[in-house]
Amino acid sequence: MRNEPIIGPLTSSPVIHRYASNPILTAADLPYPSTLVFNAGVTKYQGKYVIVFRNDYGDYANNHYFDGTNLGLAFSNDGIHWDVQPQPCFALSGGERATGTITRAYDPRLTVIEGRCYMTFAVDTLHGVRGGVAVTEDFEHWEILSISVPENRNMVLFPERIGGKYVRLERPMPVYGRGGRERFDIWLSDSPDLAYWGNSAFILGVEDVPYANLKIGPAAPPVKTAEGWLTTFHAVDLDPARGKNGWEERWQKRYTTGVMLLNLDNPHQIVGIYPFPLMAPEAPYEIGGGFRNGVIFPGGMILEETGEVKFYYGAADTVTCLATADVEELVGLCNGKVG
Ligand code: BMA
Repeated sequence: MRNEPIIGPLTSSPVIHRYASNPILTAADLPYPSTLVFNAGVTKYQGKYVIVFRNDYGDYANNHYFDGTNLGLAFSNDGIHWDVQPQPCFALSGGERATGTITRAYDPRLTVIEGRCYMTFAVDTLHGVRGGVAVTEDFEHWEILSISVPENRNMVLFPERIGGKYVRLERPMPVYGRGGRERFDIWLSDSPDLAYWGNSAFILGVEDVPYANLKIGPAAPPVKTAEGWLTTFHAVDLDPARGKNGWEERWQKRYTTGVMLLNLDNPHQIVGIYPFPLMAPEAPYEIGGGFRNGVIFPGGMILEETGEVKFYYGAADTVTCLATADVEELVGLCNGKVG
C-alpha cells in the first residue's frame, strides 16, 4: 500500500440496531455439510422472506482449505426465524484450465423485479472472477441470463426498470489500471434484457470514502424511498499492522458498510452520502471467533411498510446476522440531517 493513510478505530452509526439474538443463521442450522454461512441475499417473494446464503464447507481446521462452496436456501415468515431447506439450491463447479471454466458461485443477492426473482452472484473461474445474473421461479431451477467477462463482481440489481432499462451497480476489479493494487470503485451499467450490459458509468470511487483506503463495492440491492434509491456499499481498509485475526495466519483488512442515496430517475447521480460508516465491526461475532474477523458484508436490505429497514449481513465471513434502522434516519444520514 502506498500513500494511503491508515484508518483508525471506527464505530457504527447510532441509527443501527443489531438484533439481540444474532447470529440468525449459522452452520449449525444446516442439514448438510457446512462450515461458514454468510454473505446472503434476502428478499420478499410471494408473501415470504427468502434467503439464499453462501455456504463454504470442509474441514478448514485440519486441511487449511474449504472443500467447496454452494448456496443454501431458507424461507421465513418474519425475516428472523428460518426454515432451512434440505439441500443447497445452487452450485457451479468444474474448473478446466484450458477453457477458463467456473469453479464456484458465491455472494448471492436477490432482487424481485416485476414479480420475478433474480439472483446476482460472483463466479470464480480459473481465468478470473466474473459476475452472474440468474432468474428462478421455484428456487430449484435457475436460468443463467449472463456472466460477465473478468474482472467484475458484487453486482446488485435495482428492483425496477429505470427509463425502460434494467440497472445494476457493480464493482470491476481493474488491477492493471489502478497500479497493481485493489483500488476498486462502484460502477453502474444498464441492460435491455438482463443479458447484455452496457452504458457503464463510474459512480463512486474509493477516494471518495474517508473510511476506506483499499476498495469499495456495492452491498445489498437498493430500496426505493421518496428521496432516492437508498443503497449500501462495503468499504475496505487495510492496516499492515494487523496480524492474525481469524483462522488464517494474516488478515489485515476490515470491511465496514457505507450508505448513500441515488437519484430516482438518474441513479448515476449521488443525492447524498453519509461520510462515516453506517456499520463498523464491533459486536463479538463481528470482531472475534470467525474465519476473517472484522468483516461486515451486507447482501440483503428490506424496507418494511412500517419504515423499518432490515439489513442482512455476513459477520466475520462466518455467520449471518441482522440489524435494523429507521428509513427516515437512514435518508437523514445521507442528506446530512441526522447523525
Ligand atoms: C471479499 C469477498 C467476500 C468476503 C470478503 C471478506 O473479497 O470474497 O466474499 O466476505 O472478501 O473476506
